[in-house]
Amino acid sequence: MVSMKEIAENLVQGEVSKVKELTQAALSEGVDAQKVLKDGLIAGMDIVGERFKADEMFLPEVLLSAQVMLAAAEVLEPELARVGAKPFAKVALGTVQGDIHSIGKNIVGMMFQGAGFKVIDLGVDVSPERFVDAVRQEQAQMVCMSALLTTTVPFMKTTIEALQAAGLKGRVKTMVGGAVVNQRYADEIGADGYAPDAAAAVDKARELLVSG
Ligand code: B1M
Repeated sequence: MVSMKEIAENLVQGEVSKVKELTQAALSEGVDAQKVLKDGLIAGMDIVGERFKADEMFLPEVLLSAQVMLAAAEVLEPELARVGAKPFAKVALGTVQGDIHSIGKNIVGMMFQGAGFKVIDLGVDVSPERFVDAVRQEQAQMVCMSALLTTTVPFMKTTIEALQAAGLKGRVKTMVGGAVVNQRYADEIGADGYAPDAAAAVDKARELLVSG
């Protein structure tokens, strides 16, 4: 009998083929796909997030675990789709206009996916209008913006203003992050949340979405 703890532990260790194999074995044993996702994979990513925050795991290891998560989630996907499992929430994620730094944004995206969110990755150099369109078309509950340049960070404010002008500000939460962003700036531009790293971003998103 495959244990969820074993799946979580192997995910933390970055054992991609082992986790895929255990995930498949659990499904074959009749374990519910949502249980595998929640108690195996997401539980593992939660440990990764905690260790990353505590400086006990570093970026390459986090990326590896995130890749394991994505690979194993693919094994679960047909079963999850069959039973109509709903993601925790939908987030539209992108690096703001004029900024092509993608690494931090991608890590944030992987951590979100690992935590059971549906991520609409808009890529880099995302204009305020594209964020607005994504919220409208995809019914995202949260807009997540990343910026690494002092010259591009003002587009976070422009995007929040565009959401406001489109009448969406009350409907979606906004979160900002990236090396040049801090809590003070987030407060100044009226963002709902700020997170210093990808693991904290997941915690913050959960907090904001639960608080309504
Ligand atoms: Co650029 N770059 N870069 N660069 N680059 C920086 C950011 C810089 C600090 C380097 C320096 O001068 N010391 C500097 C910015 C200075 C400033 O404005 N204050 C800089 C510059 C100036 C530039 C160019 C202008 C250089 C030039 O062409 N003259 C140019 C700009 C291009 C553009 O965007 N228009 C440029 C280009 C590039 C490359 C293309 C070469 C490459 C990017 C490749 C890529 O992303 N695909 C690059 C890189 C790699 C860097 C450094 C070296 C590393 C950035 C990185 O990936 N960090 C960077 C120097 C540095 O930071 N030490 C630098 C790792 C990543 C995991 O961290 O993105 O901070 P980070 O993400 C973290 C957190 O911030 C947080 O979580 C992540 C993981 O924990 N986080 C969020 C991020 N987004 C979040 C969103 C959230 C919450 C948390 O909620 C929504």
